[in-house]
Amino acid sequence: MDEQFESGGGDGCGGGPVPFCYGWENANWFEATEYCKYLEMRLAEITTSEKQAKLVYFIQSSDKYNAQSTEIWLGGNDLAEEGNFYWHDSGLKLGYTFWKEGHPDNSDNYENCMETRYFPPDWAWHWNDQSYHVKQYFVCENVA
Ligand SMILES: [Ca+2]
Ligand SMILES: [Ca+2]
Repeated sequence: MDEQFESGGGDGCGGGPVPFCYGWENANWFEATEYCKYLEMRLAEITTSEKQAKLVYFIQSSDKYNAQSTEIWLGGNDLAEEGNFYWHDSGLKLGYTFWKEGHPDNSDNYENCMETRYFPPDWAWHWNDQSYHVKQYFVCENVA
């Protein structure tokens, strides 16, 4: 991965064409969404495999990366219609996806928000539907 995606700058933003920012608060999904909006950004929407790779690189370059287990909120949910996931800010239905096999599973009829999860050996930043109230880190992105 080239250097332009390394995080840099005092504001914690990454450079390059898909500038991610640290939205580094330990937040539930709604808090994460609001915090990104406060930054005039949005919770990350991952629409291509390239962007997924850039996001992963950004997270791994940060001090919030934990090699045992890392979970990061993404900007999608199926709150409006169970089983149909949309990116919250853009309103777009998911095109590219990176769901873990068996997910989304709407576990306990209660999982409606998206995260990317690193939990070796099975989870290599695959997407998971998760309960909104879980407190974890997240990544904001600039709105193109
Ligand atoms: Ca669901
Ligand atoms: Ca799940």
